[in-house]
Amino acid sequence: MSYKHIIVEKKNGIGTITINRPQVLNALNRETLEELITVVQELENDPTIHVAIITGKEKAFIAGADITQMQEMNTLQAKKFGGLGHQLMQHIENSRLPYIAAVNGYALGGGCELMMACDIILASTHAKIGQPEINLGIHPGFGGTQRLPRLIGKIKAKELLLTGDTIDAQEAYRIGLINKVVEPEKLMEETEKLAQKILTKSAVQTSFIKELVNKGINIDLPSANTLEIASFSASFATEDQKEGMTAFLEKRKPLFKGK
Ligand code: DAK
Repeated sequence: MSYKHIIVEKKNGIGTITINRPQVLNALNRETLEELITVVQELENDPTIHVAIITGKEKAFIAGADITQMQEMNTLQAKKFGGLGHQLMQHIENSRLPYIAAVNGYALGGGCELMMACDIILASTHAKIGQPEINLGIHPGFGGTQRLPRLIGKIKAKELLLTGDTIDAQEAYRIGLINKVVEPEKLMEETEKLAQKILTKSAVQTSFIKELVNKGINIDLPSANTLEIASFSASFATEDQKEGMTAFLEKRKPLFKGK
């Protein structure tokens, strides 16, 4: 499949998606959202891929939804556009693949929202993160009002949403919005190292864990614990469970097959 606004690389079990509209700081227009939805499905269905990385070309991760395109939208078009964004975030969250965001620069508006839909977030010291939609006379429309408070708590989330202020990577790390701050020249190396580490784990378990956390956080604790009991017991029907425990007892590293 060929894409116009994104670059896709598949290597050693890792699928890397690079948003490639640097002339507009990788702003998400309708076409880019559609391509992203397609590539997320493509990686999902590719049995050679076990981890995905999302990053941006040149100085931005994603500077938000495309303001030039949004400026002309009517209510119906805005609804469809918002639907596309939500579809993308849900595909990422519901994916069997762990998604790592490598935030190389601006992650604003829709960029921050896409980052938050990922499972692990590494950011360069150059990153600037925020939800500045209020400055445009709108509010976040790809899940920002919902995911941000779930991640950092409602007090800090409301501050960022109501002021439209952007924060740097260090502050994002301090408030628990990202996992790690990395020097810009080391960002991809560190991200790939993390992806490689996850690749050595059981792919069955990475998908189970992702599903449990993402579903469990939105439901009550007893129901969430019931989900955990179900997939915990299902784990004992996998080859990876046998391999993991046998390897421990034989004092060797496990070789998981994702089965
Ligand atoms: N959209 C379109 N073009 C953008 C853009 C964006 N979000 N961000 C930057 N650009 C373009 C600039 O217009 C400029 O184009 P030219 O002038 O060269 O033609 C080029 O990228 C370089 O940008 P700057 O010259 O501004 O670069 P600087 O380094 O000076 O400044 C900046 C970088 C990131 C601080 C600045 O570009 C900026 O403030 N950008 C806008 C950031 C922003 O407000 N992002 C949030 C967008 S709103 C919805 C669903 C979702 C959403 C809304 C509705 N519905 C359900 C309806 C989501 C909304 C958003 O994400």
